[in-house]
Amino acid sequence: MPKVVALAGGVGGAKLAFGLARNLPPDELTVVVNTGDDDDFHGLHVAPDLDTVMYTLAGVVNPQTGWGRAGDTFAALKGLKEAGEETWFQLGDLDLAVHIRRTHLLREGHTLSEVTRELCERFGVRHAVVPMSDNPVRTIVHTPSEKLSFQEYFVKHRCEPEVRSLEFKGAGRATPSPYFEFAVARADALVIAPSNPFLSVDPILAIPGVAGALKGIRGIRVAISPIIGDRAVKGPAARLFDQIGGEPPSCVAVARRYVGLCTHMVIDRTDEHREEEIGRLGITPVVAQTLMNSNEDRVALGRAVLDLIASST
Ligand code: FO1
Repeated sequence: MPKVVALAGGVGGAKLAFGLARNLPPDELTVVVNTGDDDDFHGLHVAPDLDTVMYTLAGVVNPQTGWGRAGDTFAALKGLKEAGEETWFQLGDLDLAVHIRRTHLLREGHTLSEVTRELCERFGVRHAVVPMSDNPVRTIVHTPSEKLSFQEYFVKHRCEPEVRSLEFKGAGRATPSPYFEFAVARADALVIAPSNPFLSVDPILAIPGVAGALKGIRGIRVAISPIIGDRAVKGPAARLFDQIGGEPPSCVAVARRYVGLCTHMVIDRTDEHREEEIGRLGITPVVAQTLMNSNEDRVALGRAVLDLIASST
């Protein structure tokens, strides 16, 4: 079995992680997760992408939203509102338990990697889900009129503000987490999940030394395009291509961002006619169904990615 490192962020990343995990034993998959979306809410360290991957792999994620806990209630949030806290970021009662535990362990001096490992064990997640770094990295969204935290942009303002640039505060001083480094050193292949290239993948690549280390992975380095047709499956990725990507959204535009890093790109059947353009970038296109509406879709895409990896090792 190939040892796979998968970079993931957001709901699309968690879905592919699920599909890969169903096809690989625990010690052959390390999911490296973006922490640029992390933020402090009510004095608690909330790590949305780490929790979304953990909850998805544990089978407890809210299936409607793709984040937070299935069947969660919001009594504490109601009480927080009454007590004067801002509550535009919807934290459920079960979800809050994870943020309280994470904050408690961090305050006791444990690293984010150690805390994530313990939380995953408690949720029965046996595949490695690791933060990209144990150092703080925060995505700051620069708009024409103000700087927003990631969640202010994404949730409070629903991705409506025009984005002039993104800043990954702290990335320059951050180092990859220990399990991230360990996994890259022994990896046979790299998978970049169909996550937002700007908001989920770029923060990981912004950590010094990471892009170079990933290029050193001997085998296949494959990205799954998060853009199908000229639209994002979910979230602001398409808008960000228009605003800061330098060209309209398409799987070719995604491929252009990964030139030099990826050897292959999986594109949806809808985009089959763009294979040649991607090939001309020096990236081998692979056509598959990349839209994941069910667990079967996720497992099938995970299988297709691993078949590609197996066909080249
Ligand atoms: N996304 C929303 O659109 N609205 C929310 O109120 C919200 C709350 C939330 C709470 C915990 C969590 O782990 C994720 C949450 N998200 C919410 C999603 C989150 O903003 C995004 O999943 C990531 O930050 C980017 O993919």
